[in-house]
Amino acid sequence: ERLPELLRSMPKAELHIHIEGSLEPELIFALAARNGVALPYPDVDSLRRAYAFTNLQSFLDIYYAGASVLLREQDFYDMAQAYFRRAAADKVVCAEIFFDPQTHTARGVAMQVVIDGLHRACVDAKKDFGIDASLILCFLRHLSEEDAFATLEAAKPYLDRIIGVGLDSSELGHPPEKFARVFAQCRELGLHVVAHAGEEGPPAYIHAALDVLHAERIDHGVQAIHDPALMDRLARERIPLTVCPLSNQKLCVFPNLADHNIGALLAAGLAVTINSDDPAYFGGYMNDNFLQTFAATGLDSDAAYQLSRNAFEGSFADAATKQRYI
Ligand code: ES4
Ligand code: ZN
Repeated sequence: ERLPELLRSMPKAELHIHIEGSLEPELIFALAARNGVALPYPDVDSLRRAYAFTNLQSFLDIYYAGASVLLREQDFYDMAQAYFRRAAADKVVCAEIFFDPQTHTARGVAMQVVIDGLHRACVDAKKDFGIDASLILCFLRHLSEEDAFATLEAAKPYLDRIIGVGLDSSELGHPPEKFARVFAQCRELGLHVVAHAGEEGPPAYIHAALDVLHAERIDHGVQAIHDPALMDRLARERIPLTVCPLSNQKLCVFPNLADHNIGALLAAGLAVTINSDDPAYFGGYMNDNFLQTFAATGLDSDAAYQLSRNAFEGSFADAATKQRYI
């Protein structure tokens, strides 16, 4: 009884949330109606029934289809505001939000429309919900280096509203090396750098994210468990891993939540955090991730404090903001 209450009430930093993955089916249908976009599903229930995933790609196909309803600045604002309202209920006080501009620019939506809507929601999140929110632009790794460079060019007028860049989408077959030059330029521009690595991909992709992209955090990273030397390095350098337990379960990275290796990662001294990834698709926001993971794996209150502290320490918030919660 006391552990669930601690998990629910503890202040949290969320470091791994794709804002397009917070689009609930109800909002997808409302935006489709508002914008005159046709969906390949007749109603909310049939869309929700399609959320039965077998791996990352089976999810991404539906996730990109859901994002097709986003056209106007207000759509991006409404999506992010709905996330912030939900996050605030779970005691999230700091959120670093991934967004996938290429999903939108490929449909003719201007970079300015995407960033204006998301940034306005971030500003209002502080006022309305007391959340310190910032934006991380993710490059889609299944697309080309050239496409990533064009995306960076399109974002250059707005870099004062972005704290960093990330790398997401289909991992296998798209190693970090593909984006070495894009990320080098991002670092020269003063942006923070993170990357998805070791979600489905091998430990070599985590090594490359660190050595080639100079990632400051690893998103997921759970496959590090298969490489003892990498485990030692991640522990020694206190590289944050933004782990997403319900995501890993729904995408069959682990057969059951009880099989998740988060306890082993923590026991090895890694800077593990818990995050929601794509909460509208994976069956839960932050508190669902904490409560279900603790119930399934038997983590204790020491782990709860450690996970919360790891997230604030690993965040890109300014020192004063972080210090309030550590
Ligand atoms: C994602 Cl779970 C996951 N992995 C990789 N890329 C993504 N984009 C949105 N969710
Ligand atoms: Zn992710």
